[in-house]
Amino acid sequence: MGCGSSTPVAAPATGADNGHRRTPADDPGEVGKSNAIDRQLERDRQQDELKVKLLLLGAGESGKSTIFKQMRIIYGTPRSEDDLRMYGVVVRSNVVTAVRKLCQLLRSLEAESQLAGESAADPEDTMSPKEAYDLLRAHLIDGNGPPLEEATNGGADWVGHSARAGLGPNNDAKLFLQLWRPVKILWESRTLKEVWQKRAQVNIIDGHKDYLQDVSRIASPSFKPTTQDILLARVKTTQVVMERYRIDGIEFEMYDVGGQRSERRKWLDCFDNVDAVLFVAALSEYDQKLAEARRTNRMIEALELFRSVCNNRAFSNSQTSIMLFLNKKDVFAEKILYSDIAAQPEFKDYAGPPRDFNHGVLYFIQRFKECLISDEQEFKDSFIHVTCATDTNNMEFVLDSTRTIIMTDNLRRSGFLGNG
Ligand SMILES: Nc1nc2c(ncn2[C@@H]2O[C@H](COP(=O)(O)OP(=O)(O)OP(=O)(O)O)[C@@H](O)[C@H]2O)c(=O)[nH]1
Ligand SMILES: [Mg+2]
Repeated sequence: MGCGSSTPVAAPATGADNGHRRTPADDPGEVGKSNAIDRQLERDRQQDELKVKLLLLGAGESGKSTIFKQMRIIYGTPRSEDDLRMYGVVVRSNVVTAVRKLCQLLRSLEAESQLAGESAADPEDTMSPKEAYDLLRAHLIDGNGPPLEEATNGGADWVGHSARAGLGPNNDAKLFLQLWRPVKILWESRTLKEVWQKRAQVNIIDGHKDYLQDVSRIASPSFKPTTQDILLARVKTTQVVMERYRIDGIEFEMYDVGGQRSERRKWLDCFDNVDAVLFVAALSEYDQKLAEARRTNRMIEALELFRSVCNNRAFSNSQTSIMLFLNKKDVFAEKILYSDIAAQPEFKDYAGPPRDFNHGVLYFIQRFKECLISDEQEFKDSFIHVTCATDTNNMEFVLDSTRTIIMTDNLRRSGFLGNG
């Protein structure tokens, strides 16, 4: 979807009479029409002024689309069955992507012999964890696995195929139905729990742990993704998307963009007349590298991006409120227990105690604040939220207070409120 202004543009007055251009004043009928057009333009302008344009920005995988999905859950309409089928395919293919990366990591950590010493956690399972791993590795990495039985859930699979999900995800979703049992066996092994702790090395989506713990439900013929499944589903954004919401009589337009480097050239098209930028950065990514540039620390990328957004002329004219969402606080809380902030070369100046959520968050807030160069831009603490985008209760509170702040800020800028 494009992202320009949707205000209709009036056609120029046309028509010539005896060589001189007729103006509306020559003809009372035309004067009436012209007044009507003026009134319409004025109504459009007022509508535009009442409309609040929100723009989600941030690096890839920070959680922008998840916040976009929450807007729909909180303020919008339920998803169609077609949407749910598409997400069903995405969920199954997300599991396959995670398992593919876990098998690669297990191999590179040389943990295969450790795995070979284990028996299946569930005595009913007929395969050992090592046999399950060998089968998965052969199909998902080496491409030399033995033929697999067709698995269509007896032709009664609710999700089935979804053209909207794309070829790759549909193929992976099919593989999921064929391989979910070995996935479950491998996932339940002790070795994989240790491999999981090192997942930052291969950029696995942390929330996909929930899928891995629940593969038999996801494989069942009656599987229909829940709201939580949809929030956890990962689809990289590759085009600008806009949705409109009317909340308490005010129209909000929210724009979601792709955050990976190759997507950022599309951002400029949406920079006009933005009331608020919701800049999203994942707190938990301090020990991870970018998917698109393996040497760059993700948090450093987010800080640099934040700096350039705050200093972009389109937003620095004080017409735009910039809100900072430090996201994935749930993953951050878990990760700092075993991954020390100060152990990252980029953050070795962190002087707080290790494994301390509050000190860690305050440290990163300070780093983001240092990205603002002018005093005018000084950030009010109310403009910063520490969030968990997959938690609807948390996001309802955050989005509601964000809305209030944006509206108050709008009124202040237009002079209806004092500057206090
Ligand atoms: N556990 C947890 N997972 C999250 C949170 N926010 C987002 N995620 C997950 O992180 C993944 C990436 O989130 P997206 O919303 O797709 O990220 P994005 O910023 O839109 O990424 P691009 O489209 O590439 O720019 C998804 O699988 C989300 O479910 C969070 O607060 N906690
Ligand atoms: Mg996205």
